[in-house]
Amino acid sequence: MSRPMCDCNKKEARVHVIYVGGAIGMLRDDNGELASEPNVLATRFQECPSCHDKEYKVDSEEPFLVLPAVKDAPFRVLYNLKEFSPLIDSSCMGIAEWKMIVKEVGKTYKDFDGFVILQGTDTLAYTASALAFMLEGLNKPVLVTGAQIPIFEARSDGRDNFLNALLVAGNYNIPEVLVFFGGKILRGCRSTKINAESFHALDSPNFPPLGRTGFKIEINSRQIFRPCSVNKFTVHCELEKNVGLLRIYPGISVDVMKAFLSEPMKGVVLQTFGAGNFPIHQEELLDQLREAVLRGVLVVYISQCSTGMVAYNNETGKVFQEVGIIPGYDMTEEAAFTKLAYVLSKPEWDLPNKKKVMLLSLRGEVTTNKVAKINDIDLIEGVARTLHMASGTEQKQMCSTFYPALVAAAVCAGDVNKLGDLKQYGADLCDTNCDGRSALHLACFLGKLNCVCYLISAGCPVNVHDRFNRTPLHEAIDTDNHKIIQTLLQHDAKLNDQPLVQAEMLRALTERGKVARLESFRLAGADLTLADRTGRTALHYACQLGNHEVVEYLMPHYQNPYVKDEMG
Ligand code: ASN
Repeated sequence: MSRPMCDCNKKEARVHVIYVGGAIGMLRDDNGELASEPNVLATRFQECPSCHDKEYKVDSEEPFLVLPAVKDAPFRVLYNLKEFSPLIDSSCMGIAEWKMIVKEVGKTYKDFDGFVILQGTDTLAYTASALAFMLEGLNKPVLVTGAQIPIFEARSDGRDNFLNALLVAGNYNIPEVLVFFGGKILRGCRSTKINAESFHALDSPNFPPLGRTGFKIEINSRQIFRPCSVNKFTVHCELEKNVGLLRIYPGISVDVMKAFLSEPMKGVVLQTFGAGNFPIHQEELLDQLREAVLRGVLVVYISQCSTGMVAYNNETGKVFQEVGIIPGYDMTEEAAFTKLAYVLSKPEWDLPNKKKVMLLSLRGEVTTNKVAKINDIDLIEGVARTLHMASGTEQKQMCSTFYPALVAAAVCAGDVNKLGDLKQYGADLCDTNCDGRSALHLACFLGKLNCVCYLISAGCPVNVHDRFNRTPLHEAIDTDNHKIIQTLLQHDAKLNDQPLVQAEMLRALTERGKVARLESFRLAGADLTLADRTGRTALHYACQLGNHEVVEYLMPHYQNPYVKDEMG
């Protein structure tokens, strides 16, 4: 986990500390009250032996403070301090302050190995989440921390939080916005404030800590988020301000909903009950949501519970899917809110794309599709990522082995988002397996209309033949899926069988009394009056067998039911 630092011989790391405000830096005033005092923190650090090693000689013009040597931390951490003016209580923070932090990180990015942001605990998780999105292509650690009791008070949690944040920022190459609090290293966009009094005030209830500090600093390397594309670091300084969090409560009125969802609202995070429940039988409430979605408001829903997730897998989910409300799965309210503000501020994405991006994990803030049953669908994404990042000839081989299986698994789950992800990672959705069967064959066979539509729109050929000469249309006929048959026909699917073969099939179906299947054939373009080699039609056979149901079904399709066979 050690990382290239500014001066490798001396094993030093430079960390830029941005002090925004909050309890951590407060001092007692003349009346003994705690208050934020500007321009004294750096001097106080200088005088504090656990914050500054006076003996260590720094080879720099700049006045760095130096963290005392720490066993097991290979890099000596040199740090400087930039203070906000005025210092801000975290309850007064918002988009403007996040922008200031982001700009400061952007301005100094290349000069430092890591960053520590000191701010109040109340909205610390919001800041960490916002920074996670706004710092794009981040490849250095940014730690956000604070304290319940100020750092220079006798019983303070601030010292431990600050010193450990510095150590992590200087010694571990974790390219994420992190929160350090109460001995835990948390992913910033998974963190939330859980306790107003405890020294363990922040946690990430839906995601394990990325590390812990105790006797040693332990990093859980496997949990570190590594994006699948390596983009250059940039700062995104805009966030949409007309975004809000609406907590649903028993008896919420239509007027309250209406007021909240009305202009100028652009995005709303609905905090629903439990596993994503909403009073769906109150149509007037739903109408407000429908209207807002139609107006172009992006509505995402999450749970009010800190642990667990929502998805389209229950009654509310099905209704929300139909209305166009996006599941936020297991995102915290802080992550959902700041992600929405970030996504809505991106001019390069249109609304359908913004909705799609809300479903993706941009910084590891969300676990998507945890509810899918097939072979753990997250595994699909994991394998796809790995394939995408592999290189050389083996990659080609692995891709041709794995991708068809991954695509098939996504189709089985009816998960078009996963199909989109796989396409992004390089899977060829039109690929066929050793039997010449494509994902579209499978989607038609399984009746996954959403996947059929997606695959067609992604350019998959509709008339592809497998080695048994069967097309996706045959699969839809065999499962009597009329919606899929119609969809395929709208995209130029053709029944490819020779007339004599079709006539044989019609005969076989007639003999077995399969009226529904005959109708599927007809819808797919078969001519029910086709005659076989002996000149006999399905109606001949139906009459011969005395099958009234089939005769009744066939009659309206024969203009001349008195057609003669070869025997007259
Ligand atoms: N009110 C403080 C804040 O700025 C609370 C704290 O830092 N513990 O959030």
